[in-house]
Amino acid sequence: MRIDVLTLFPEVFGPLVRSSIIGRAVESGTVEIGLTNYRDFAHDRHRSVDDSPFGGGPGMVMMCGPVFDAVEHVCAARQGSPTRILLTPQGERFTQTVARDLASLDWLALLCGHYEGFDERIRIGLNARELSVGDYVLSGGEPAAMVVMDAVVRLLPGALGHEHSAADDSFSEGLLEYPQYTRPREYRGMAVPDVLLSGDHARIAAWRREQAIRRTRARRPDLLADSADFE
Ligand code: JEW
Repeated sequence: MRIDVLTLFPEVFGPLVRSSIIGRAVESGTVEIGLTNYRDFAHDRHRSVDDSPFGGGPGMVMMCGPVFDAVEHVCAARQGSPTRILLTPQGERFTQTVARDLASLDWLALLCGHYEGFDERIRIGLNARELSVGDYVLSGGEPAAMVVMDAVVRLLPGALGHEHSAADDSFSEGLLEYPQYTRPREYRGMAVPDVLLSGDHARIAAWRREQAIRRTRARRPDLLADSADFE
């Protein structure tokens, strides 16, 4: 997969792209990441990328010109057209289902905004899918793009290494994770549950499933709502 990120702050993606799962996926050629700065496509000598809103009101709006030109540059460089994704608070909610859907594509362009958002003609003209990572207002799309990138890249075949499968994670089955423990067997008076030390794999699996269901019911009953399997 290739992911192009369009942003006014490409430098904030450097550490992420070099770290952990995403870094490994880049190293192994599982994903290729391109960073493009809208500022490089500004039209005036002040390198403007934003302007005040027609109709008045506070703040500034991302202009069409630099955004369209940056997207066209990304397309022209590879003679193709990525799936365009606009990160906004008005978008469709980004979930594990959407992450799986995006992981099946071979080229994504993640567009990060700033100021009070994008000129409406950007969302229309680019035929972009609009995604929101949650119901809170960020000051720009970069943290949202990082969330999408991380969730999608770890689903790509080869990204996690064979010791671990994304299929085992929370949400893949509609349940939260069961409690995990590692050494020591007792820490500050808190013991690891006996069942996990029993060596009885069937009992351990049953306990984990029971814990996952109980925890989901207590913390996220909304996740159980669509699924009758956990009654
Ligand atoms: C998010 C991109 C760009 C995504 C999620 N839009 C907007 C807006 C902003 C401030 C005031 C008014 C409107 C900030 N902002 C963004 C916010 C994505 C941009 C500008 C974003 N939350 N926030 N899920």
